[in-house]
Amino acid sequence: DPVDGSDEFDDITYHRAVDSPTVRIAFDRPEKRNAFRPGTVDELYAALDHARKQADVGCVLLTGNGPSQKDGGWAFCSGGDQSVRGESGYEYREDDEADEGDDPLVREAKAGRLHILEVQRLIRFMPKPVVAVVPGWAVGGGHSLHVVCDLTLASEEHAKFLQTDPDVASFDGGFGSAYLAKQVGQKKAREVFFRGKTYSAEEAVDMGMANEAIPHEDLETVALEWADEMTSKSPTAMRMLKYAFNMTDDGLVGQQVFSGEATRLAYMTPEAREGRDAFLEGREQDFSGFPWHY
Ligand code: 1HA
Repeated sequence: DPVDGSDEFDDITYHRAVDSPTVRIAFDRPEKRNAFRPGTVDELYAALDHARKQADVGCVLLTGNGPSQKDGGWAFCSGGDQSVRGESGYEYREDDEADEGDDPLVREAKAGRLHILEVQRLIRFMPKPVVAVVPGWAVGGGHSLHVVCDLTLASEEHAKFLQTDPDVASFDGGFGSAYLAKQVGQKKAREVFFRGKTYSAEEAVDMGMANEAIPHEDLETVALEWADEMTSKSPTAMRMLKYAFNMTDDGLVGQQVFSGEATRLAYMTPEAREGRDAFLEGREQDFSGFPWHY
């Protein structure tokens, strides 16, 4: 039984599995194929950030609730909600009260949002695996979200992968496209964007952008099993591995993030304690007892 912590959210749900270090975060706008509006993105960011900060959370499953009551359709996420797209991004509207109470200047600054990119960075840089669990459509900005997740598990029957960005005059020039090319190769990634063809779960696996196609009814169970495997491992090793995988593609920021963890490890040594203590005690540091390893 999941622990329901989703009361404060309108557009997503947040569950913590009982006695498990895994969190499930789901888009909850199935009638819109789980398209995100600015308030959805705010909630998603808050939920992911909460999971990031919990020392007893080791894995996040990101998925989409369904099916739609209207037509039974399943979706992971269909990207930005086109009905609230304005001149410079996605806008808060009257029925989207997420920014009520904000300072007027903050409200003004929040006009025309594209902050799903901040969510992408949070997924990329959080020190634990994030798994895209794709029960249906992953489209546009929703497709890019699965691309940036560490792993993708897809419903054999219902998952559909589609890039509509250039159909609606949008373009994710970062992880959505260039990082996709690292996964599936340049030719295939260009095909995904330039043709806008729909790919099945099996095709996504063959292409290298999804890990496994799983019978729909078993999707969440298998996702939890994968999460259990991952969370049974050493948190430090998992964190270092995620950042090592990221580093070659993330430039100096990738180096900074990986190196930050190396600094944390170094701080835990007697050598580091000597550096700190010498300063605090107002004496010369004495590293003579520490070997120059080779
Ligand atoms: O590229 C970016 C960004 C890039 C850089 C920085 C920031 C970015 C932020 C966002 C994005 C984007 O996401 S751009 C791409 C936006 N998304 C799309 O172009 C996908 C639009 N949707 C579809 O192509 C199709 O609806 C579908 C392939 C997902 C599903 O087709 P299906 O199964 O035939 O269902 P459909 O009848 O089309 O949709 C069901 C309902 O959901 C419809 O509403 P209804 O007529 O029942 O009232 C439909 O309008 C609604 N819906 C689906 N997707 C969206 C949507 N409503 C608003 N926005 C959507 N994205």
